[in-house]
Amino acid sequence: MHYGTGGEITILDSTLREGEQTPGVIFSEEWRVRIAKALSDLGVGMIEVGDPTVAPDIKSAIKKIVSMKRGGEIESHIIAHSRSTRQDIETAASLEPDRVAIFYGVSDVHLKHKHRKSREEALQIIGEMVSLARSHGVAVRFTAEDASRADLTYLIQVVKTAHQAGADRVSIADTVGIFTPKRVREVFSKIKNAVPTVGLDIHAHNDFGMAVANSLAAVESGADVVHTTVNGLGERAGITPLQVFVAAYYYHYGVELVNLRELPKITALVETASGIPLMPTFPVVGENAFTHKAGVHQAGVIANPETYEPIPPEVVGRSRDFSLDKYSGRKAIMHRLEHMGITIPPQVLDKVVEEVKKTVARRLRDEDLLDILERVTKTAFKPKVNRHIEAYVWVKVDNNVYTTSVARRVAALRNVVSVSEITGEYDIVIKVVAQNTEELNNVIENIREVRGVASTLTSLVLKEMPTQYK
Ligand code: HCA
Ligand code: CU
Repeated sequence: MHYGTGGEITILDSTLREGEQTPGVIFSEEWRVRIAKALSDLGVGMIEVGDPTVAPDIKSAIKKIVSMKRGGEIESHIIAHSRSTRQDIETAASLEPDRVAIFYGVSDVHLKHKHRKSREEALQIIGEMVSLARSHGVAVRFTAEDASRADLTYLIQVVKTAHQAGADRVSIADTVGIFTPKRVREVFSKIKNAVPTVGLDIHAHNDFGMAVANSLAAVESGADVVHTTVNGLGERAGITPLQVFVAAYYYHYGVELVNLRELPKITALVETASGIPLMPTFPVVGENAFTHKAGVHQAGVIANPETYEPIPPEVVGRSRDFSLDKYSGRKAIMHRLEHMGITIPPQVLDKVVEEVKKTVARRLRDEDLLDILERVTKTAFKPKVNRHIEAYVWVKVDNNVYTTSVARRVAALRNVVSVSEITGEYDIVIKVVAQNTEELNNVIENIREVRGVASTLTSLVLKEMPTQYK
């Protein structure tokens, strides 16, 4: 199946450009190439790979990515970003990407305070710079920066000017995230009406949490390219998160824009590369996105998952989970025990439920539930399946690297429970939990890939004793 460009719309992922504008995030050349390859494998139609004038390693990574595109290793269209100046455009075009995207602020506030140009002068510059880029033989996108705060009549003039000068696409950027879906519909349909042959991109910032909604509204009013970043990275509150947009699009339109089952993988990859972990409540790919807690919800989901799930978790490569604590009811507790191969009579279940209601634990693991059952029945149970695997991973850090920076990166990884810097032969010890050996191997692999990790040693936990120390 070919994703990303086949359907009605195309995903443009800007993790390597906008995403690297996240405070605290710098991608090495090696990571840039890996992320580009992962995005291409995922089925993303266009990749914005950076602005080559920002730093030499960005430039050389773009060269590498362009050559991988030539060699067929990467399939996505490759876009270099550039300011609207002669020199920058020439640098970007000289790398021969599939497209150069040049941006210029078009709201009065940008014109006055950033560019110090009149509206007319700006039109002149935009026309000239688009023509210049076109003269290098690359496809050109013009980005109307701060378009959402620009005067709409003027914005239409801007789009016309850029299009006439040779830009087949124009990005309507909601640079400070103030669009609402209603306004997006108005802006996009008016532009599309006035300039029907131009391709429109929506670049939506998430300052008020509306980036996904605004991007959907744009698509419903004529946009056919949606800008995203993995995990929603970007300036300030970031832009439309790739994973959330494509899942919402699948729900509403039944179209798979990228390979949805691979979303958790790219999420973890970019968490590692960026050092920024997702909050548990992050939609679709956050830890809790398919975990049910309240007894009523758990009973509903056990009867039929549709009661409390918009889509089956497997569609996006996830699995369903139930969080057990005093909120849980009979159904969920019985379900969890049955999952471990244990069936008990109703009176015993009553007692277990009673005990669970008394616990103060934030989350009961299978072991804790077993422990309660053994206390209630005064019998030892042998669970059949599905005990979590716990392990300690000992890490040696490269000599020239700060242990703390490595520890911080490791702490951001999925499945990592604790990270301690230690003395002795190893520098860091990490506690991890996993559902199965495959997941454990992935975690260990992720740890090994963290920059600065020289070597690792893994010990599986066989049994953990309860202690007095709390
Ligand atoms: C920037 C501005 C930009 C451009 C968007 C685009 C914005 O940081 O260079 O090129 O589509 O939000 O306006 O990200
Ligand atoms: Cu932006």
